[in-house]
Amino acid sequence: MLKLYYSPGACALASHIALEEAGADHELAKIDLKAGEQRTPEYLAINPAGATPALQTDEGVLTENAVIMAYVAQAHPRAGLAPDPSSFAFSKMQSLNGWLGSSLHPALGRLMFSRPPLEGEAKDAALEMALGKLDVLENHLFVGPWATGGAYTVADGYVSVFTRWSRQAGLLDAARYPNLNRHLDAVQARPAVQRALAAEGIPTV
Ligand SMILES: N[C@@H](CCC(=O)N[C@@H](CS)C(=O)NCC(=O)O)C(=O)O
Repeated sequence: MLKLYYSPGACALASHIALEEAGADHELAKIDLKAGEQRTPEYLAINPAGATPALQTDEGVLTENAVIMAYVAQAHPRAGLAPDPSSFAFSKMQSLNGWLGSSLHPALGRLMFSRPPLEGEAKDAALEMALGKLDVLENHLFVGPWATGGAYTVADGYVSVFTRWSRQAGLLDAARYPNLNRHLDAVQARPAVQRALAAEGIPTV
């Protein structure tokens, strides 16, 4: 059985949504990031990088949302959560997932989760950086109606994690980000996403 190590509302929600969308048999293990549980010896034995998500499989542990989501999609092809792995379209989806993880996530994370919180010029610069990344997603990378085009893929759950954070932080202005707002509403309306939110004990935003 698959076991997902996650923290409520954190980026592992993307992998969690993929598991729910796939109908994959899985269990959840909650890691309290604020309490530092990601740095206990027990958890570091699972993911030495000390971060969530981690997915325990029969063959070993996988980390990184983009990898876990692709694994789940490939292991459950009938769920149709990704293009054929041998296709260019699959790599195109992974281009977006890679950018989300390496560019948007750090930009939003710096603005929202820096400890101590950013202030003054540093906060202004982080805000400008984060909004600029959201602009790139809204105007260039997001295809529509789903993130990569006509079909829902695991990338949609991943985008929604960051637009969810952004909406909660008051960053997802309706006029500036119409595609991303419409998309977040559509993703959150999906039964699988509702199940993932309920399992993590977090609200639709
Ligand atoms: N690129 C990684 C990022 C993982 C990551 O940074 N996870 C955060 C939660 S969103 C975490 O566990 N941080 C641990 C910490 O803050 O110490 C992925 O997408 O899986």
